[in-house]
Amino acid sequence: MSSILALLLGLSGSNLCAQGKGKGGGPKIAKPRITDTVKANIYADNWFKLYLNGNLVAVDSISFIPHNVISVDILPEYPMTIAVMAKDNADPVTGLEYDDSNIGDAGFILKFGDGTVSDGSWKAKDFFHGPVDRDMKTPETRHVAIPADWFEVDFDDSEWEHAVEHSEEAVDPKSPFYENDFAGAKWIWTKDLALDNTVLFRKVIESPPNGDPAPRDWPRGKIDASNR
Ligand SMILES: [Ca+2]
Ligand SMILES: [Ca+2]
Repeated sequence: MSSILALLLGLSGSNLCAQGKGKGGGPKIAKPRITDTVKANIYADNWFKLYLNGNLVAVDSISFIPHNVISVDILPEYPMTIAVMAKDNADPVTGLEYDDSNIGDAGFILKFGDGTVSDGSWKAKDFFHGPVDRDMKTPETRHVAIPADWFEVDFDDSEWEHAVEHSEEAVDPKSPFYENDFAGAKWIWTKDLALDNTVLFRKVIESPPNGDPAPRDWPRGKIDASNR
């Protein structure tokens, strides 16, 4: 970029701590641009929702199949607490799928444009197991109550075990996975891809793993997503 172009962009853009008034009457303030975002690629067998620093930022748009990749722009903020609820498709009572005829298996993988990847350093905990002992004739399941604040920054996951990395062969991802950038990311779950059906993951990213400078301290409005 030429210095003149950069100067023009800088003058016309909003990322300067400029003097004078903004449109709303207050002082002009530094604001993030779309170039400050990074791409988030996420694939879950079968479904997920993702929180960053306590804010819901992405929900898998397809509950079951076909298996899909969710690819969205996120504005990183460090330290960044990632919290994911991932679910295999499983009847809550039987733990089975396809009209109680099959034990489905699971898997989760994530990569952000800042170099963040899913791997065995993440924390993981199962909250829905079954069918116990793979018993499909008289299936029973175990549910553990999910803490209301499981996605919050200050939630204590110190007692959780680490996620278990699984091979690509074990998860057997479908075509959209290969059309997206997951290089360096690991497939994670608990140790049991088949019988653990609702798994929560947590991970704190202290700074951009790819070495990029940490972003500026943008104003970060917290939208209240409740019905009010
Ligand atoms: Ca399952
Ligand atoms: Ca599945």
